[in-house]
Amino acid sequence: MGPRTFRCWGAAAACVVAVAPLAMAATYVQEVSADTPDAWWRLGETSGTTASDATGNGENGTYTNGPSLGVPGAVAGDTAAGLDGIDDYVAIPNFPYRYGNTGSFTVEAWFQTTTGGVIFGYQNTPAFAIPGEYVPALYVDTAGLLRGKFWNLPQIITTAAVNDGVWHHVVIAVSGAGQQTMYLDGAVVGTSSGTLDRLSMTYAQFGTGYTAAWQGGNGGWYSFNGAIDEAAFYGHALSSSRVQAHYLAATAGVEVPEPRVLGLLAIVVAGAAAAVRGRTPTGR
Ligand SMILES: [Ca+2]
Ligand SMILES: [Ca+2]
Repeated sequence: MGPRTFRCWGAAAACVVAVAPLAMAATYVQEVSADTPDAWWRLGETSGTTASDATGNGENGTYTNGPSLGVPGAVAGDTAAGLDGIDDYVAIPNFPYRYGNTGSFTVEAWFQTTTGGVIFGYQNTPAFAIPGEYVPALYVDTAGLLRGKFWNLPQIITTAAVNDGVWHHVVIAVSGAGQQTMYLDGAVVGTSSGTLDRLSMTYAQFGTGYTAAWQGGNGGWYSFNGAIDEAAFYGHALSSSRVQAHYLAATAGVEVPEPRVLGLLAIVVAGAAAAVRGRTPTGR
């Protein structure tokens, strides 16, 4: 965020509220937009069943079985979807099936939970049927560890639990050469290589996935209990520096502003106070 020029005609508090949150929220939007996602579900709706695709590509999702909309989100200025851990999910068009067995792609999401569940899953039936082919691609297992895998590359698992109730950023970037890298909060968790195979898995959703015979699952549909936010797919593998940029842009919005920004606000407050005393407007 560069220096900003604005005028302050009234009470100082109004100036502070108007400037800080808007500028920080825009930063995350700018970072994601710079990487041209194929679909981006901000999950910021407060009513209805449509999870709009923010890219303009028309890849809208569907809130299914009553997620709680409008809950606090991972990024300042936009809300998230709360999921009940029973049957709530967000159905999306057929990602990652469309990328085939040699395409590069990336899935991204933010999640918050004190228990666990599947963040993103895909399979050959709609959710809650009994699929013959299924992959809980991204889930917080019953021990609280984060697991990530696109079929059929070796699963990547965190060493520390992530079900601590705070927002986490997760990304899996897949290269067409059969390599996947999982990132947690902007840092690499691990990389694994193998052969990518989409099989016939044309259904996908955020918030639940089938886990029969998968380690750390519940043996069936393992629904996510918590909140999911800012889900996106990209038609290329995000680099580590871009993943980190996304993470940092979002977390900057919930931390104390930089000293430079505080200094600017202090000048505004002083100027506004002077204006009130002198009955004349002032600006910087
Ligand atoms: Ca959001
Ligand atoms: Ca429900």
